[in-house]
Amino acid sequence: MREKRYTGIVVIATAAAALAGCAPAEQARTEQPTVTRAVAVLYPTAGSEVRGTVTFVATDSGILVRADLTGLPPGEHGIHIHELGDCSAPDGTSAGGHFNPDDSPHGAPDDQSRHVGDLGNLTADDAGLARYERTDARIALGGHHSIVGRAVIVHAGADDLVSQPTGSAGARAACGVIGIADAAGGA
Ligand SMILES: [Cu+2]
Ligand SMILES: [Zn+2]
Repeated sequence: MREKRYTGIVVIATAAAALAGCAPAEQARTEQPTVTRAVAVLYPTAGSEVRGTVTFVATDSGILVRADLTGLPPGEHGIHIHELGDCSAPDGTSAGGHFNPDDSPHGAPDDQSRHVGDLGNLTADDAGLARYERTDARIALGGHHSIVGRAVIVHAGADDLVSQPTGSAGARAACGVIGIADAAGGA
């Protein structure tokens, strides 16, 4: 009993020393959180009906991107990560341009040279529903290529995967800010 109490005092003393400014405590404060899952809830821009959810899950081979959208005109629609996590403008332009931390040209998702944010197109069916799934090795949930805190934009038109700097995908139909999601979530 007496021995147990003594151990407790030692633990408290060690914790106090750490709080007093030793290196390990400083390090803990500046370390980035490890994000394994992120989510963007997309809302329609002015005059649009497009809405849905995009999830990002870290896997061994990259980030698994899954999108579920409704309210789209049938056909192809560009989907990109844009630089800024700001969907406040009615036309979505507040989200800035394509996320391009390496100063590369616009391209297709499988091109060697592309914006980090270039995720290509999703295809809507006759009912306006679109599903998209891709494991992408260029985007990340931490570090230089991190998409957390940026925005997903789905466009009114198709990304031609060639035109600079946006793929001529037309107006922004839906916008959502990418945030940290529950690591154990099933969304
Ligand atoms: Cu875009
Ligand atoms: Zn691009």
